Amino acid sequence: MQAKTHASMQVKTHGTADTGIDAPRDAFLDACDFLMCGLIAYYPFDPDRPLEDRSGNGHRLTPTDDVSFSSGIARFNGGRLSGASPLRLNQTRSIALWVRPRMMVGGGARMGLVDKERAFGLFIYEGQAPECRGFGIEGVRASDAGVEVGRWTHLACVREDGRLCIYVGGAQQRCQSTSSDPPSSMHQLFLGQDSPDGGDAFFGDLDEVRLYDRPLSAGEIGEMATRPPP
Ligand SMILES: [Ca+2]
Repeated sequence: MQAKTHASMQVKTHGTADTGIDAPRDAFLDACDFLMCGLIAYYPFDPDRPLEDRSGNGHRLTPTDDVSFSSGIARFNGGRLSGASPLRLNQTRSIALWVRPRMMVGGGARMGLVDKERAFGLFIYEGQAPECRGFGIEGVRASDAGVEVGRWTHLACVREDGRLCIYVGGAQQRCQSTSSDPPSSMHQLFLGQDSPDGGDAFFGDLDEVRLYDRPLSAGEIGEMATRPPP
């Protein structure tokens, strides 16, 4: 009788311990390809199915006339790609993509690369400075011009516990701390414009747009940045 009581107490204690939760999560990350782990939406713009979400989660895109596809990349000329299924995307904690602008904007304007009103976003501001926005924080902008006309650059935003960080060319550029939780948004995901009303149009190319429900590590982003579009 004594031994049985002791055993059940042990099980209960073990099951609620914090350390019992962390170990399987780490093992899971080690066991799967980091490019796929926690992937919510993935847009490689494959020539045969350029609007498809290749993460398997069905977040298919709808284009406007001013977006075309060529050789596996999406070419924006003032239009946008919009996502039809917004809810799960609110869990996004990392954005990663390749961008090749065709022009830059001035006069305090900006270009929207990825945006889901307030939940998360990635823009290029005047001065060629990329900025991660949303995620429970106003934004964190790269400290100097990180993007050039006509050249592919890898960009990433990572929302970790207590901070939002921006990566340019695979390297962490700047972080800003926040105490707010990332908000949810009912608005659609837009690629190439500001969500939800449009505007802030992007002129250029995007490829390998990835949204994750976990913070990517610096090592993972560095690795992604070694694989530019062909
Ligand atoms: Ca591609």
